[in-house]
Amino acid sequence: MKQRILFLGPPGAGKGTQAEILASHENLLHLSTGDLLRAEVKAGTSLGQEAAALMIKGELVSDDLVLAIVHNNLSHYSGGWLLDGFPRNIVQAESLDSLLNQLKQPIETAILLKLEDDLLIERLLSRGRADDNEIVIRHRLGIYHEQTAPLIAFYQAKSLLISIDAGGTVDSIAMRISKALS
Ligand code: B4P
Repeated sequence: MKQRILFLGPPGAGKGTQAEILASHENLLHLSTGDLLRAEVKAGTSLGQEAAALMIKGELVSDDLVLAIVHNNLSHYSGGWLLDGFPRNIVQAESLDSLLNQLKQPIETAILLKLEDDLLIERLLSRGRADDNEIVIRHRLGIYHEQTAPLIAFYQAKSLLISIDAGGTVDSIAMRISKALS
């Protein structure tokens, strides 16, 4: 089983949901940049205050800030991991590659969760998090298509990409992922 995995996909595709299931089955460290940022916001740190203003509008938080968080979590850890919601643009992907090269822990697989925009919007509206209203969701989707989707070709060129249909029940998608990894 692969030990260093990342999850790619639009907001609402179920990265967090599926990453949690896979990480607990395979005993991998689950690093969600969204969750880590929300924890900073909740704790009221200065980093959290900076992040909150951007997240509520559906903007990406600055690369430096997110990279520092990932660096802190991975640089002293030698077990398997699963990155969820990171990288989100080419700058983050290239910085991640150079960090992982230094650590001699390259990515083994990038799992792309694919779902149509209409279904993504429906799922996120029913979740109802602070940044889940329709205007902000459409903005996040726009940023995804513009900045994150180019990572599909980036990981395809490295022969690391696996595409998974993210429609259907949580269990059926988990099964597809597990089959693709076996
Ligand atoms: P994230 O926390 O990464 O959240 P997300 O993309 O909205 O959701 P995800 O795809 O994980 O969906 P989930 O499983 O929760 O990002 C939030 C914000 O943080 C960003 O907008 C940005 O501001 C900031 N941020 C995070 N990382 C960053 C980075 N690297 N750089 C800069 N900024 C960053 O599922 C969504 C909903 O669907 C849930 O309610 C779930 O229960 C439901 N669901 C899941 N699977 C389902 C299924 N099969 N059927 C029906 N519903 C399903």
